[in-house]
Amino acid sequence: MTTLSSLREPGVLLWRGFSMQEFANQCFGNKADYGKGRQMPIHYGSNKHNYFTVSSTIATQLPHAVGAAYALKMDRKDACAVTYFGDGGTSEGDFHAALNFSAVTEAPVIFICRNNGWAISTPISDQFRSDGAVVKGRAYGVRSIRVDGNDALAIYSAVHAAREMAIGEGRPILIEALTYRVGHHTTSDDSTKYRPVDEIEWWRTTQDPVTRFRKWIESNGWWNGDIESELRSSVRKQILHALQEAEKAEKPPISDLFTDVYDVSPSNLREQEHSLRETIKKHPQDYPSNVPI
Ligand SMILES: Cc1ncc(C[n+]2csc(CCOP(=O)(O)OP(=O)(O)O)c2C)c(N)n1
Repeated sequence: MTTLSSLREPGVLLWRGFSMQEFANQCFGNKADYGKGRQMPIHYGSNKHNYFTVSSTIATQLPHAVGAAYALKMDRKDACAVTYFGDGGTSEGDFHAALNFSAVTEAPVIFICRNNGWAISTPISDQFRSDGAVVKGRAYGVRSIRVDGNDALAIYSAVHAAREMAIGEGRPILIEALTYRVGHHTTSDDSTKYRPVDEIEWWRTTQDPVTRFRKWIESNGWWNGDIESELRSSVRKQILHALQEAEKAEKPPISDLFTDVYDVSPSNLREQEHSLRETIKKHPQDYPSNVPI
């Protein structure tokens, strides 16, 4: 599946085999980063894994996903596109344009809306007065389903069926996964300023999807505390090793800042490159020494 995600889907990449080293290289923007150090950290992308570079500008990935899906259909590929976004994303014009285009062009695309109740400090009651996102899909003529987003097996089964339909019937599908953002929006957010601690605790202690899934695999004898501690310690080691390696690695060459957009570099870009090189020559102490000029 061609994937166009927002920032909350590194799990898709992990599942497809993107390595810890590849994650770390992107975060450090080193020479091995596929984005050549041009993106902010956590904006992963990988051709090899059919994963478009993450979009942090809300909902811009949705029309792109429809275009990618339509191209797959034109090329008669046995494949579809999938795109992810939050409840906040449904207020963007791009969401509406994408849904309408996908319905009219019968593009094989799966829209996965993570309705986690909050867009930073904006609750869904200030986001829309419709019954969530699922009804919007239906209004545009897109088959739509609502799933318990904290039930891993329900999600697996819904996405599996959606993929079969998208490819087999050549049409878009919308999945609204109902969930809750237990954590703060980012490390610079303190969500206790705008929502009750009791509410967060209720979701954390009674609805946590990882705890639910763990209980299920434990009850089947496939998991226990020992396996978990071993896994946690091995993954921790892998992450630390990957971060150390990524930090040591050379940065991309300066010339990479000015390539890949134009076939022939325009004069203003050439001037900027010249000016940057002159500045580095004048103030070498202010620039990292491991950046090839
Ligand atoms: C077009 C645009 N407007 C504003 C922002 C700033 N911003 C970043 S995340 C966010 C909230 C996103 O909420 P939601 O779409 O519900 O996704 P969630 O983070 O809850 O998964 C906002 C407003 C942005 N990245 N892009």
